[in-house]
Amino acid sequence: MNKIAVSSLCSLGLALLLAGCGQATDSSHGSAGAGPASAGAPSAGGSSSGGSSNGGSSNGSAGTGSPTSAGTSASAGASAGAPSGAAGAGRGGSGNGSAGAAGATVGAGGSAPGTAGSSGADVIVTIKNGDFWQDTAGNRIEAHGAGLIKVADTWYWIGEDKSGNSGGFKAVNCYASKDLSHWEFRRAIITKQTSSELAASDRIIERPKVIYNDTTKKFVMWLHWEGANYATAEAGVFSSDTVDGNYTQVRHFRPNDRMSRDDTLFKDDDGKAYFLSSSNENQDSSLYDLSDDYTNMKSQISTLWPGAYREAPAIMKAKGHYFIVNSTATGWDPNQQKFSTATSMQGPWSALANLGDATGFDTQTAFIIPVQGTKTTTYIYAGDRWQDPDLKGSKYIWLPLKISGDTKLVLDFYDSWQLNVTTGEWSAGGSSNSGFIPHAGWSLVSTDSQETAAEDGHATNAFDDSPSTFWHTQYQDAKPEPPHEIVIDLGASYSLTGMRYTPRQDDNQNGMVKDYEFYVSSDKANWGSAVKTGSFGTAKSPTTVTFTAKPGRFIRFVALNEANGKAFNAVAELDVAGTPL
Ligand SMILES: [Ca+2]
Repeated sequence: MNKIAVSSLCSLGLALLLAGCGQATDSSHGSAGAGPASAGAPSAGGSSSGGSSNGGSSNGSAGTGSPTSAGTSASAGASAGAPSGAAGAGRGGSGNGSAGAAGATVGAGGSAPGTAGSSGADVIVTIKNGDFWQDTAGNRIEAHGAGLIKVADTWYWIGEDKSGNSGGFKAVNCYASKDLSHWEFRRAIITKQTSSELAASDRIIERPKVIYNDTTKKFVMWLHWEGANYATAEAGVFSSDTVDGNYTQVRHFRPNDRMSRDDTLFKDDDGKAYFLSSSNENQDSSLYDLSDDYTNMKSQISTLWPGAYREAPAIMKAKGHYFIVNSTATGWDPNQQKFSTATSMQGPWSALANLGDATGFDTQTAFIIPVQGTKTTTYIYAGDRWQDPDLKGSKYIWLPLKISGDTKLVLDFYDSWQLNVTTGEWSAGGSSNSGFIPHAGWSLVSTDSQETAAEDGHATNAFDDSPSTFWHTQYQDAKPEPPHEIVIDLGASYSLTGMRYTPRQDDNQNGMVKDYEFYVSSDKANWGSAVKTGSFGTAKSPTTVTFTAKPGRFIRFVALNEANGKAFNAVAELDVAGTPL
């Protein structure tokens, strides 16, 4: 983001709190004073490497602490209790094993049940989007245009202080957390006192990102260094011996003599580091590799998407693929976020493809946080909802970034969702899924048809928690005629009482289901009569229907025809309601 603030963009008055439990970590917050930054090698920003500092060690140290630290627990509970409890109840314990059990802890509402640490239960936090997030002292978190880095078992969130309600430089702040939920303010790590140049009245500092250099043992920060009217357009470089220490200014300059505005840093698994920034009056994106000590540019690797006006970049790596997420340049107003992928930082990078809705759910990309757990890695899209309605009212919106196949990113909005910090798993929750059985244990038994060539119409898209993806029956090759059906194993038996159909959410009506039948079975052989039959319209909103309770573990959804008489069908999401047996 740059240019001058223009209009207020946010229409939603969503209440958002960073709720959660994770009480195991509270105790260590309470006693942790100055930075434990020297311990262990930090995980690379944006990369999923460095997993050695994850999981077990984090649990172990957290578990030894007494969960009675009044200060942090109290403040966290005060801000997070109610919504956290609601979310916990919404999830229920159904089918998620340890996650379900810990859900009860979430449901208790951040009031320090005190068992999470000593029992070794998973740490599960609820991320609630839409309102201000507070630190453990009860103050509003001021860390916009964020960069995050994990050091040993602690995440550090570094970002711009916008409490002055101005785009001008006030400070770069640093917060620390062991669960990505309870954030302790450490200090302003760059201030107007850091250098005389920073004290200039027209100084603007944006998008600070930090990586760790394993050789020099220094934390190196790159940021967007500006002056009046954004005409300076430089990169600034700082370094520090500790992640939350006082950074010293190394240089500010134009890499390769090019303008440099919105930026990001990325440290790869092999220790090589990269800087990406908007250049040429934001028209181009310039990618550089860094010197061995990370404090200077080594060379410019490429100029990406010339003339496309991309800014707000973030980089991640997953399954051997690199991804860049960015926005276009519309000042503080939100716009369509896009992504590109490559198998090497050298490229070639794919054409930009849309991510999320047309306004990035009223956000602009700031960073992607890899949360590597014992089972998987969740990548969190960390966005800024700027000017909501003014600059000091800007919010943080964190959403799980889904990877479809190896090369496609999918972003959906959730008012609230759960992150299992221990396992790295996430799940949708909160109001949108309240009362419905989690998809986590579901698997596909069969379908009569799925399109996998012309587009990703896999049947499993009907229960992947993403309204953006859908099961679409085949329309190339065999093109089977309706009826079409999908049979799903819920993974456990329930007394089922309701079903929800979510049609495809894009602007295409092809495949909308008209008449349907819905069956429940305990053995996927004997289905009996349909528990529900009916007809859907062409509205994009989900439809929920109820029926007389029937026990079963398998469900069968049959689309008898299509709203416009076509031969194929599409379903974005199927949900069922019921109680475990
Ligand atoms: Ca879906």
